Amino acid sequence: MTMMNDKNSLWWQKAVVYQVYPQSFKDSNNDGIGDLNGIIEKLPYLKKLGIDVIWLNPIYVSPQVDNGYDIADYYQINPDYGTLSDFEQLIQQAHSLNLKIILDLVVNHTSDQHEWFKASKKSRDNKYSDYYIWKDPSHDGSLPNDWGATFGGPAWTYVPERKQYYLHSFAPQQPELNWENPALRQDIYKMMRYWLDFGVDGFRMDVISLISKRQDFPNANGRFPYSKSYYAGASNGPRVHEFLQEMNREVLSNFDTLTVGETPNTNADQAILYTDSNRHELNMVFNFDHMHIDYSERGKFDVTRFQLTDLKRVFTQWQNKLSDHGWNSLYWSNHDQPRAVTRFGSEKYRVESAKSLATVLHMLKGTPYIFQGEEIGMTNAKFDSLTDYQDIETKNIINLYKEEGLDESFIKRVAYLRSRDNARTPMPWQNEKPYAGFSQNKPWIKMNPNYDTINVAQALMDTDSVFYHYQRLIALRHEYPVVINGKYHLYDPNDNNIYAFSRESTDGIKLFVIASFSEEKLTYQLPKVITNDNWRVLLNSYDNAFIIQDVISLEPYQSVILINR
Ligand code: TEU
Ligand code: CA
Repeated sequence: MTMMNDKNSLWWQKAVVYQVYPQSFKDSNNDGIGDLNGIIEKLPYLKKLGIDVIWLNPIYVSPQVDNGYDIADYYQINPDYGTLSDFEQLIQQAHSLNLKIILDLVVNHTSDQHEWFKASKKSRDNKYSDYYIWKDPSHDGSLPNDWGATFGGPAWTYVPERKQYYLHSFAPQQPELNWENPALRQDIYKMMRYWLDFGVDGFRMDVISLISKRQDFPNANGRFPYSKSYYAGASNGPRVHEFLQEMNREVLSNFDTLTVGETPNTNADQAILYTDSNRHELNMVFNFDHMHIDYSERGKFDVTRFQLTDLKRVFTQWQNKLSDHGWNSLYWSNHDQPRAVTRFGSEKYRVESAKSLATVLHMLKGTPYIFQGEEIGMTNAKFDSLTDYQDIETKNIINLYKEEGLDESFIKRVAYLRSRDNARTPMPWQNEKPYAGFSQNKPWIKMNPNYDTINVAQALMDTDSVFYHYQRLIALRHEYPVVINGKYHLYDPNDNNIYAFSRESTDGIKLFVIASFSEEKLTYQLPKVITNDNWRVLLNSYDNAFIIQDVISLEPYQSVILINR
């Protein structure tokens, strides 16, 4: 399927991105860790799916405290993943298949093993002293302020050599870079140019909304939930747009790139400031509003279930606010989130709900992201023991809840529902014991035990599988300009079982999308605009006859796309 003939949209607006978590995708040399040659092996699979761009989570040298988000050398490939020439091969092979590659740009912080930090912590007067954020203790000797780190504990760690604290919004091994320092910014831009000259097609920018901090570092005073440093003064700071416009002017404007910023704690109005093309910053951002609709007062680590009306409210707000300025990214999950089927769908109706989640997301306005395994309907992983979890965030919360004396079964349920490791289990390529074709040796993290029924080989053999539903949706996006630029309209906002919306392009082409989020059979009164016109079924997630009439019936988690041509 060639890119459609829609001239007035940009390539990254018509593209579908597939996220590869390298250490869990395919292990080519059987050391239990996924690698670049494993990705090369599976490029034909990704091409068959129909995607256009591959986003790789960090592949650089890293002590792996936070699975590569603690970078010790921006210019060297983690030897567990391969060599620079392997990466060159990957880019060449991807480009020969008309697939683009974007890298993860992690420039809010480095690893504490980075040369810059090793020098910075030594003294206050060397070239790198001010590459990080150092503060004297408060007058009473306590921490510089009350900011908390995402992975628990305070956001400050004391270094005796400097008699100062340094800031870290995540782990203490992830010291925050000081973007106020122009020399640091130039070193970042130099590194970005290196990878773009190497042939990379853009970047996903890790927590880019945090790079500018309020320089008064105000106390949070417990006014904010979860990780305080995000909220108190470390996100959407006073110079964030100045820095991104400088990055665009000095680097990005010289290349044809896809750039997506990960912007925690950023609302739709702020997202327009990052993505309005007239501001020359980024193409799009990942927002988190739909990732917080099942949070409780404990934050992420609880057992609360989302409400569809909340999801529709959030999606509709972002669709409407960014309909004419800026651009949405669209995602259900990634390496930080649990599996979409378990979180937003139904494990009882796994295939049906996976298809309907895909239908809804891929028919919205924006660039869709598919997280590895989502296209075969992977679920959360039922680990036997809490010790099976590897993720620093999950391990810290397990320890915290144990200290709080919470019941082990509650903690296990929370970990099953919310751990980032749900997304990080190795990709199951076939029903082959013991590692499903991911590797011939024990992987770095446990397999999802249901790989015997949920694996790529099974999906490719079954024309009714989730995989082929994704393939059809991607083909529709490439063929129908209304999917790219049609105006969104929500129907029945208060219906907590059905998501119904339309897209309409200026040339009168209209789509109507309806998806059940219920395990029960439902009926639905179609809007008059549908029944008064000659619509036809473009895609039905069930292999049944869908009659377009006043009152339609929907099977559990059935989704249907209608078109008025
Ligand atoms: O994630 C930032 C972020 O928002 C996550 O900490 C998220 O809020 C949390 O995982 C939800 O529980 C980025 C990366 O995607 C993540 O993998 C890194 O751990 C983090 O930044 C630090 O680099
Ligand atoms: Ca390997």
